[in-house]
Amino acid sequence: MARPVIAVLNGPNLNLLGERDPSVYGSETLADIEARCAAYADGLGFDVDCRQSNREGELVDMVQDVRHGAGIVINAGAYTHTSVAIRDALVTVTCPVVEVHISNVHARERFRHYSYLSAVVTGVIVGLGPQGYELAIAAVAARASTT
Ligand code: CA2
Repeated sequence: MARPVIAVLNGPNLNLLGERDPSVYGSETLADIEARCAAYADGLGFDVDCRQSNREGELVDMVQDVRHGAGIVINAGAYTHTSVAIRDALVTVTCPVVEVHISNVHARERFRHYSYLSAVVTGVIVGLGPQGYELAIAAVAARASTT
């Protein structure tokens, strides 16, 4: 039988992880993080569907596409702080959603302190590096309906 699927969605510039700014984002690449997510989810009995886009509308399409799955982990990157469109898409989701930020956005510039997404998701994990994705998968898995 097919296993439940948790979507892991990443936004703009996160495809560059590991290439620049290791003091802020660490040295793991997005491929490393996606492999970590797959291994962690596997241990909990879930598959992952990892996607990344630099385009706001594509992220909206992705959210719509996975909104009835087992759960969503989303790091919308800079769109977190600007996107009413991604927020509106998240409102339509029927599964648990956890917003993740690798860096502690509250310890950074003021414009990163506000998230358009936080009020419409199940929970938020910030500042714990790539481990935040695993913590988000654990939280989603614990709340997922697998029937
Ligand atoms: O801390 C996070 O995960 C962020 O979502 C990352 C976004 C940033 O705009 C948010 O405020 C917080 C930026 C991702 C950019 O990633 C890069 C990775 C390597 C080199 C340059 C950018």
